[in-house]
Amino acid sequence: MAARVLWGAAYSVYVRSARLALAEKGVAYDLVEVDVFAAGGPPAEHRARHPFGRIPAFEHDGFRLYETGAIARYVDEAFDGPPLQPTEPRPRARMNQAISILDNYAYRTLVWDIFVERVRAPAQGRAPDEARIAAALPKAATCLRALEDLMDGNPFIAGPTPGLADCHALPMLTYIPHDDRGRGADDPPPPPLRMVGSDDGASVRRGDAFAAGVGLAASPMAGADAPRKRWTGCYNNCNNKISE
Ligand SMILES: N[C@@H](CCC(=O)N[C@@H](CS)C(=O)NCC(=O)O)C(=O)O
Repeated sequence: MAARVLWGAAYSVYVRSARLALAEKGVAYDLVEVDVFAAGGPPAEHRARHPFGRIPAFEHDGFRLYETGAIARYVDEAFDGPPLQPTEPRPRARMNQAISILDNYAYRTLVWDIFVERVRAPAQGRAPDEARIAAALPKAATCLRALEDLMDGNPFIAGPTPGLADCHALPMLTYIPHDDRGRGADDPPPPPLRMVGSDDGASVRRGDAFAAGVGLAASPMAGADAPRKRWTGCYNNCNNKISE
């Protein structure tokens, strides 16, 4: 086993955030799958690593760590590779502010209230909780608008290069899988995009796939093209790293 191990599940938003940080740094590691949703709860050995039974957990040469923000910062600081945190106080504060927004406001809203209800519930044969989705959409818009504001014209959340805030954000914002290759410009979007789009989906057009996937193009707060383009670049740059 490698000297670095990440315990978690490949589908997990937070595991993907940690993996993005590892990938951006060029750090090799083993991903060891853990099923925290198993009947009976997380395996006992995982509870020994993570008393709250969440994923990911990380180990580097015997040093054990849990909480994605802590793992990502450690990875950035303990290994060679491009720095993923600004050194100046203000952009660094923006990075930390964005990560806090993502943890405290975006994760539950985007992933559990919207994605799970709109996409996972039907796949599991359950009717989506439409009231929960409807209540979440304005909160999602607030989250996305807040992140856009923090970017302040930068191509990435906290500056000109991808960093930990982007690693944290992307899995949440791109969690909804979709692929509109071959889709005509005027075809209705698939349900995940319709979910966050206009009632008839007409505003989502081909070419907006990445932007829509990160939740901006079709979000209730969608407006100018500029923010979408920023997110698109961000997505393309980082997301490929964990699909390799
Ligand atoms: N605060 C934790 C959150 C991690 C988290 O919630 N992970 C999810 C998977 S994306 C999980 O383990 N869920 C299991 C559960 O809710 O019981 C972190 O930053 O690592």
